[in-house]
Amino acid sequence: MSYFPEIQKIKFEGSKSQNPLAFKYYNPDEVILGKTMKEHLRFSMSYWHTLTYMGTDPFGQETMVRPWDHLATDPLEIAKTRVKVAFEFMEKTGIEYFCFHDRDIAPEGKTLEESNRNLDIIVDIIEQEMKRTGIKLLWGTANLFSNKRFVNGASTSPNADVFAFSAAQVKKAMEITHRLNGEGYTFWGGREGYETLLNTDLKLEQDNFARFLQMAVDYAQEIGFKGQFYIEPKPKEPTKHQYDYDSATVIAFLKSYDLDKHFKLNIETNHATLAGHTVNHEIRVAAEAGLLGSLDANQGDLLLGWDTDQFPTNIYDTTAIMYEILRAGGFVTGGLNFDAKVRRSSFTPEDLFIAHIVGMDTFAVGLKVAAKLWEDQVLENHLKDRYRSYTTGIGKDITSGKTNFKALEKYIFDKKTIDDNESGRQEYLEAIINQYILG
Ligand code: XUL
Ligand code: CO
Repeated sequence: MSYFPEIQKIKFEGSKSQNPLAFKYYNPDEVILGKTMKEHLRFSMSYWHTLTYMGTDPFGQETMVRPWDHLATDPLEIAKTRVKVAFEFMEKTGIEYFCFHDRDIAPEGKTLEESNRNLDIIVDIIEQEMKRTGIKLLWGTANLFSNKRFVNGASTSPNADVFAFSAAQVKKAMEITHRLNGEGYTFWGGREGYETLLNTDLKLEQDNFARFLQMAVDYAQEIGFKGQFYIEPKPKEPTKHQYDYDSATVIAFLKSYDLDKHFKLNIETNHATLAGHTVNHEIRVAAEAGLLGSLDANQGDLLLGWDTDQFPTNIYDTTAIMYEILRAGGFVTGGLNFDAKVRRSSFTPEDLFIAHIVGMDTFAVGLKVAAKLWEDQVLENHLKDRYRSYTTGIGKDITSGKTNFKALEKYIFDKKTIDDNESGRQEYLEAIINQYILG
């Protein structure tokens, strides 16, 4: 049975194609810098947005037209159908990975045991579909934020029973991720943060968060899960102060609790912009610390102060992202997970395809432009030239640790004035980016 009978497998038709259901730029087998596009990009479908987002917003009800959800009324039966829908969708779009929260794939029961039984039933079907299609799990995670028990957080809740429940839930989510050969496991803070210091023991909450992550590391060792752990930074929403604010904050947290050997970062574009950063800044900070893991691909709306999770359509952004990924040596366990949802008014099943197609095409363009920039080393050569004062003389003494304040003072007393600062040439470099994009 097909859930998208009118839609065939999406093909690459090139930039002149008028077919909305064709790739214009994403040509999966085209080789760029020695790897195919699909190997570079490692696209992933997020189960939550594509299968379970129904279009509600704070002012309005569900808008999404999802005929397959009406074939049954029992939530477990609906969940079973959604697995088939998900795999047909991924087969037709040629997306080779997916990501899920435990509660996206199977309904929550009245007890944790019942939820776990539901998960086992669905994971059986997912396992069969993965075998049938060769589609892989990029990462799994646990939803520790929707249920009202997480009102004050999960591992940072003031209620120790909530900490315990969260641990038990993550234990199961790790087990199913392991069973499905997940290449990673993600911790996005969810409600790990606070609203006001008037009622918050910040130190205990952060210590507990670290204890929780250490328990996950220990349990991975116990069950032989070798996937990569990720932390996904986000500065606000749902809480005012999320502990995992941005890359720099997460890196400092991981290092101060001696967890940096076990975790890398899963960086999301719209979370970066909420933190007042560009996503390329966030990627660079993680990469330079050796902690770049994976990406949640989306884009925000700079006029809105929340996480709009839109499909990426901005080629300047995807160029900057792919440049950083190439510069860091490419993905190892990570990939580009579309943590992106169609707009509430894009409610047809066809819109799901069109949204993913434009996202994939936008990244394909970004990859191609970034690869040319990287190949020509235009930006890197400019960097080398800009920082050349550190390669000889006093600059070399500084970077090799051979000097000190007293010696530097003498150097400056002798030199007297500084009259050799150079232009940063920002506009020149921006013009080069335009030229590389437009050809
Ligand atoms: C929330 C968010 C999550 C994580 C997974 O903003 O990005 O969906 O990616 O929990
Ligand atoms: Co995300």
